[in-house]
Amino acid sequence: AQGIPDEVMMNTSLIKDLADVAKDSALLQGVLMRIEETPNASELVTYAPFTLFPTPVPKDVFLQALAVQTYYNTLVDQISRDTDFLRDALASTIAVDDFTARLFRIHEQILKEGRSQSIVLGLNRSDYMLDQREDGTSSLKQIEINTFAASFGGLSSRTPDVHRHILKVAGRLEESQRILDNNPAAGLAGAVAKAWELYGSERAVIMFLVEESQRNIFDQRYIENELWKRNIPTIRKRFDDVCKTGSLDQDKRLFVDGLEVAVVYFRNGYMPQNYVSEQTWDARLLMERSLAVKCPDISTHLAGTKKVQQVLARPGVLERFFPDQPQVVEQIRATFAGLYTLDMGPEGDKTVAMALAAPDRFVLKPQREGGGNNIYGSEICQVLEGMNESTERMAFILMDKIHPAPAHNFLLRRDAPLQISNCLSELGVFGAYVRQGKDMVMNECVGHLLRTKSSEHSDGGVAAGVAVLDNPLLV
Ligand code: GSH
Repeated sequence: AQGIPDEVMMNTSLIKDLADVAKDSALLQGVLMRIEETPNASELVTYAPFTLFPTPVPKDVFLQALAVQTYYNTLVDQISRDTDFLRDALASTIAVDDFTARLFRIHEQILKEGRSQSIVLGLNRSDYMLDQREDGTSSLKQIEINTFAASFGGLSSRTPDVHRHILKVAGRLEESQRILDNNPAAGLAGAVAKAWELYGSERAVIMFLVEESQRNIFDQRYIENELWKRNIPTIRKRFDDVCKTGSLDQDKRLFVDGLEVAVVYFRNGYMPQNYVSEQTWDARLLMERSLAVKCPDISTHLAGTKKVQQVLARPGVLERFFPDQPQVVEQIRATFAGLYTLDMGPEGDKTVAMALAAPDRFVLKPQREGGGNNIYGSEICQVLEGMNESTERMAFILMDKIHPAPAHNFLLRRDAPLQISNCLSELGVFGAYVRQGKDMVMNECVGHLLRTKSSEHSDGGVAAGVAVLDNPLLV
């Protein structure tokens, strides 16, 4: 009800004018992306895809998501320090999933050598959908938490002004004043800056470890710029640069291209395809072994796996991390959807039977990031039956499918026709923390990200070309 009324959505000539205004506004505000044809040049760029209108989000659920974020930060950090927990939680997964196994081997090697750096920098984004209850209210359910390359904190710092402007031009001044400020770029950079300070060398740089193809460079540039504003130098390097010029000195200080690196901020390295050769893995290991602060370090990377997400939902597990804080446990647990093991044994067998009986109620998730990897509907049956009781199934977890209320909107994307779509949204909350030894020196919730996609797509984010940037309109 309290969103943008249908008479506005149905006014074709108004929508057409607004879409033109919107695209120019996005360009003026710097909501940008490089184009597919030239992902490594800024000669021709386009607007990052976004919605014409903000999407209504209930205020209580929004505030609930913000309120639980610092606890999620603590949880991720605690998991990353709990060697026994990670080993037990991931034992079945690493027996069959090569990528996770490879990461786990690095983790074990670092533990054996001893961690060379006691400063930990965590930048994550906890993603939720609002599950529709029978009574019309909605409940906040976590989809996943991204501890690696959690993106769009930069661009989402610029989208509020775009939606405000569109709404004003549409004659919706009241709604325009309800668009929230948002500045994850500053908050994320604040934590990176803190880690840099603690590292304690003026000359040392922040290294953004970036992908081969850099369409999303502007999102990263916002964070770089926040760091430069603080006179903290940043560089952008690929795995290949680290392979060719990376080295450790006798104190394990990391040097790349002759520069000492205080912080490695990984924006690449979360997919198997990112590791094109053994040298790439060697480069990852070199960085992990170094004195540089890693964002994330290898154990925090593993803490973000789907398997860990599933194990956390087992009875008593959250209590392990918050032994004296039942109210924190309750707040976190309230955001969990049903999560089910596919390990071998009677419990896993029960999960398979349950999924086969009603595949539309579930999502089958492998240990992968970057979007587009999840399995839905009848394909769940094909995959589970295809694995035919083999241990391969341990590479996956099963999760309840969340059913958010659809809303109408227009998805603005380069060269896409302007048409009304039935849309579903996902709310992300950014967390940032810095720990030195035993002391949490910073633990903050630093902003949000609303992404919206057509309900035809079951899976996939902005980077994958499915979702678009949006803003919540609190109702
Ligand atoms: N490498 C790109 C970047 O660093 O900007 C994309 C990274 C990426 O896809 N990150 C995932 C994400 O946050 C988490 S692993 N995706 C959000 C989305 O694409 O909507």
